[in-house]
Amino acid sequence: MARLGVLILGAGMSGLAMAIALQRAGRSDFLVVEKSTGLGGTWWDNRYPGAHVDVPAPLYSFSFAPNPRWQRRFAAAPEILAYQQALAERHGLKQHLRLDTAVLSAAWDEAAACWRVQLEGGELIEATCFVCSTGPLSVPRWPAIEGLDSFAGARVHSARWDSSVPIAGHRVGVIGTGSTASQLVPELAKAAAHLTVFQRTPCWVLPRFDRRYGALDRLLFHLPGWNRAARAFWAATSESFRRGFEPGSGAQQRLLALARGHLKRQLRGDAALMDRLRPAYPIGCKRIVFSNDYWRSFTKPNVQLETGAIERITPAGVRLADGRGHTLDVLVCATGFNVEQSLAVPITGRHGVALQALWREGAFAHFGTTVAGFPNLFLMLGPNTATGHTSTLLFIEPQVQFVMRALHELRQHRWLDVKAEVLEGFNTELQRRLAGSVWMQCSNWYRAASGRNVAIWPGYTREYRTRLAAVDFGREFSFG
Ligand code: NA7
Repeated sequence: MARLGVLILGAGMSGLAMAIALQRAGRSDFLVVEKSTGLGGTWWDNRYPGAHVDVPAPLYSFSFAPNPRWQRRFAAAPEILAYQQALAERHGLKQHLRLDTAVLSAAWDEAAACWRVQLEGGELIEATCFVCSTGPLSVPRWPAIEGLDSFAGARVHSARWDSSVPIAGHRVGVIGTGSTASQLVPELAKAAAHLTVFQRTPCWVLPRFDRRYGALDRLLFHLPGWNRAARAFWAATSESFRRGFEPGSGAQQRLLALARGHLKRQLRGDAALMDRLRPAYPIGCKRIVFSNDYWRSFTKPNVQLETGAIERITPAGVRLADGRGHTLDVLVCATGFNVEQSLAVPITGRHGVALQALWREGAFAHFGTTVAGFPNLFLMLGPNTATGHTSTLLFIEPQVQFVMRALHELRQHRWLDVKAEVLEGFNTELQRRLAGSVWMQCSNWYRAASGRNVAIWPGYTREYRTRLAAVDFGREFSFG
């Protein structure tokens, strides 16, 4: 294969956005490689019952591709997958998409000024630029509990749901109480004979102001002005939540009061249950759950909350440290993702430096996008570009625009590389702002084993957008 201009790894939201931008710029020298058998990324992987996005759908649509077909404000996974498929169709991406193909490794070739990317099956691809859009939440994390493999019943991870696993009429256990479990538990509770939820740490839950979109909504969504206004409204509303993450602020107190009131109403004042479900960490430290039926599930006669520490998994089920046991037919692990190893492909930059080795204390990148010593490598939704309050698409779009600006620079150069001192200065500032923030006040997936926060953008979305747009290539990057 002739040398490509851009190789994109991953066909989720960010990979698709990158491909569409290239297509719209009139380029055809790009390829999207995806290991799954379908496009969609997160929405291909997460097919568990009840899976949906936790930001309003108008904000989970690209600014250049409003979707008049949303069925609900908080769209379900299949709807989002359909949106992604329609995007790929509309922009003629199929010919640029290689599904069911894993990338095994990527290495920078200094002499040729290109990335050499090894695909499963032996093919080697050369590309001037390499865009990694694997997403931070793509590698399922199984719980490190002894005996997990010994379980004799059906065992499934939420991010690799197997619809043939029998739920109806069975004894089901769920490990985990994060965003995923909050969506899964109410659905499983409808069908299981008995559902045990194993909670290590409770989560803060706020009401989800969801509603079905009717014919009138869909009619209005066909008007471009209405779409733009709806997106702007939800962007501003979501952004206002950010104030609630300031430790000790009035806004945080108001969020807390809202969550406490919600807990009381959902549990109909059951004080004992409220005590077991009320988190002890500051609201916002872990990702806030938005749900109207998660807490309420625990009032159902077939649902049991188990807060005892798990000692081990046995062939029959779960044994607790206090000697009690739970016999199960099905064990569901809603235990999240391995964020530290989300970029599972070994990437080697200049002088044989491995990105994974550079990141052993935790990942870092300039605006989550470029890393010194890795020329022409661009990360989508890389380190410190997540928030707990708004849509990830608001970060993807500026990143795509940034890569397009970089490609424009590369018309006159063979490579560009962020300067090491620029990256270091950026990262020092970031970590200084994160120290003492709400996201450092509990254990969460935002932090690496070293304790460094590798996931959160500490500011407002507009700050990220304007600063990334203002990056001065001439001053902040080296060229060759
Ligand atoms: P999360 O938010 O990482 O939640 C994982 C849950 O699994 C959480 O409650 C963990 O408890 C629990 N967990 C993990 N390992 C264990 C073990 N060994 N024993 C008991 N409990 C365990 O993942 P989600 O999939 O829910 O959500 C990820 C993101 O997807 C979310 O933030 C949204 O952005 C969408 P812990 O809190 O660590 O005590």
